[in-house]
Amino acid sequence: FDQWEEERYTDGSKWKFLEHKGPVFAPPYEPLPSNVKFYYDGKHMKLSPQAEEVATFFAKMLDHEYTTKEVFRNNFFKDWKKEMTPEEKSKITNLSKCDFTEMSEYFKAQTEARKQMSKEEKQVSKENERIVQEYGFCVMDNHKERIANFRIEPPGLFRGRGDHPKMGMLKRRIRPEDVIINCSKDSKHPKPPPGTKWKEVRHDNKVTWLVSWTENIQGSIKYIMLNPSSRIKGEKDWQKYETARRLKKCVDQIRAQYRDDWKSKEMRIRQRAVALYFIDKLALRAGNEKEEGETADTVGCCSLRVEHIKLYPELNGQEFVVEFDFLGKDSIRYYNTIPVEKRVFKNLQLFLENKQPEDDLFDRLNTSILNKHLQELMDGLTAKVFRTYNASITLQQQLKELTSEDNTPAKILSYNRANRAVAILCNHQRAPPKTFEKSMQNLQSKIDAKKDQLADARRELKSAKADAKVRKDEKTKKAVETKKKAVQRIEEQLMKLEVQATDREENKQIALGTSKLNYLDPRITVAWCKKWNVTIEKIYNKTQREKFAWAIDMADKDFEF
Ligand SMILES: *[C@@H]1O[C@H](CO)[C@@H](O)[C@H](O)[C@H]1NC(C)=O
Ligand SMILES: *[C@@H]1O[C@H](CO)[C@@H](O)[C@H](O)[C@H]1NC(C)=O
Ligand SMILES: *[C@@H]1O[C@H](CO)[C@@H](O)[C@H](O)[C@H]1NC(C)=O
Ligand SMILES: *[C@@H]1O[C@H](CO)[C@@H](O)[C@H](O)[C@H]1NC(C)=O
Ligand SMILES: *[C@@H]1O[C@H](CO)[C@@H](O)[C@H](O)[C@H]1NC(C)=O
Ligand SMILES: CC(=O)N[C@H]1CO[C@H](CO)[C@@H](O)[C@@H]1O
Repeated sequence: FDQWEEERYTDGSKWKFLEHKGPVFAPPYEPLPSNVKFYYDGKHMKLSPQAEEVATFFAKMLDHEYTTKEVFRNNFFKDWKKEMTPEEKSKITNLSKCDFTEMSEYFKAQTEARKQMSKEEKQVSKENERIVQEYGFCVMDNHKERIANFRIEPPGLFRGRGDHPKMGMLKRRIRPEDVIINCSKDSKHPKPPPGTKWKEVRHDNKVTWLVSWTENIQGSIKYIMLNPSSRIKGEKDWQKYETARRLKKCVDQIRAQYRDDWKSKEMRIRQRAVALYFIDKLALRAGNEKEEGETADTVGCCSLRVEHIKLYPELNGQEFVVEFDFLGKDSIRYYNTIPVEKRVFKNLQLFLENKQPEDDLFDRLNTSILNKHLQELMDGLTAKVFRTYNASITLQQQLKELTSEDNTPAKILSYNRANRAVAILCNHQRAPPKTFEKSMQNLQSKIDAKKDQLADARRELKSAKADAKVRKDEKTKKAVETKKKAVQRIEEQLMKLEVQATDREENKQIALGTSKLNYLDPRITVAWCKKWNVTIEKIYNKTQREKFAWAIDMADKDFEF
């Protein structure tokens, strides 16, 4: 839930009543059995409970590539030492001499055992069910609503996405004393666990979260909120896409204005206009003020530095090319070369004059100035609205272009291709999953087997036909029909598998989920499904159908973004 931001009602609405049970905390640490040992420099060493707990976090990740990364190891070791007793600290001075293998084996065996014990598992899931019933719902005004994430994440080691400089740091255990509760005054307030206190209980009815706390790695605030299927979330989602649709109506005017501004006499206006062009054309983020500085060195449009771009008057037969190379949100690399308009190029040359690599590209601009300007252009306009607009309109256009009167697997392939076009636009890359090659091979052997099966079926059909020619009776005629149908069925199955393989191959390095969930107006998808007679279950899984329930109810086949 990293992406969840505090949500305030934008239209001045408030809730009147809010009652819930508070969060479910991570279970307390259970010390390891005494036969599971930790070794330092080849010798057994009994760790204090606190140091042992943190060691188990590392042990649990031992097979993961993370634990080989220097940054991860250094961050972990530094934080681990803070949990050690003075004696432990003086002994354990070199992480490479620590042997966690017994711990790691122990956890692996436990996982395995849990898989085997089906009976006990059933009991656990019953207990789980009880917790969901008790903590998983709240009452907001007159509605019982589901809560999205009522469990507080257990402590562990921070991973982060991409090559995050803080990976390996200790994500602390959250206690009741860290937690702020938001509920209505006249409700039954949630009770903290025995012997503890909440940090605070608030009654702020202009926000939509129920519980919040500050995590220790990035200092960001985390929230427990309602499930995406709730009424209020659906309304928010709808509003977001309606704002993007409003942008569609005035985007031409905004573009005309910034193009005009490229010629302004004032440097700050030129810079603002070029930045806006990037946001519009490349779907760049504006650049989060909070994130900059002390944490990961990630940038957005406004915080781009000279070292992040290169200008080529000519590159590979194209004129006025800009090369971008920087770390964006979550330390994901953004790399792109694009031709820009001559005037933008000339302006960029001007902005770069007499600057050092670490200087700001837009020295007369910051995120708050840009955001303020966006507000003036259109009520509710932010850089994100450009992304939502461009992603949604691109999906709609691509679907129109790619879909044809074809079989269902081919239609779904077209949908996924349209979705991929958007994901590429939004820079939603991923590393190919570890299991990729293996699952591709599996699929390929299925295809090979299917091909053999088809060859057999065709041979049988041929001989049945020959037979029928000779004997000319009803029975052999019928046999030919049956064999024909078998061939057709296998052909269809083969085609389905081949489409699946194409889809998976094309999807190797692209994550579709983020754009599907956050940037694509679901009404476009619902309309497409209705128009092309594809059931919605083929495109949205259960979670997605819940989140987009409002759109599934609302859109008809003629919906236009
Ligand atoms: C830490 O231990 C490893 C493995 O025994 C050794 O190769 C390395 O030189 C040690 N590092 C330091 C700083 O002592
Ligand atoms: C969306 O972004 C792409 C990539 O920059 C751009 O070429 C296209 O013109 C944009 N489309 C719209 C409708 O804004
Ligand atoms: C942005 O720039 C304006 C004007 O130069 C300044 O007043 C403001 O404090 C700056 N904001 C940030 C967050 O740096
Ligand atoms: C639905 O798909 C998303 C990714 O697109 C995934 O994160 C989620 O776990 C899936 N949910 C179910 C119930 O399969
Ligand atoms: C839509 O699909 C269903 C089941 O796949 C089929 O029975 C129905 O005839 C189709 N309708 C149209 C209009 O193609
Ligand atoms: C994150 C946060 O503090 N949100 C709100 C909770 O309620 C208080 C008032 O009671 C607001 O001031 C906060 O902004």
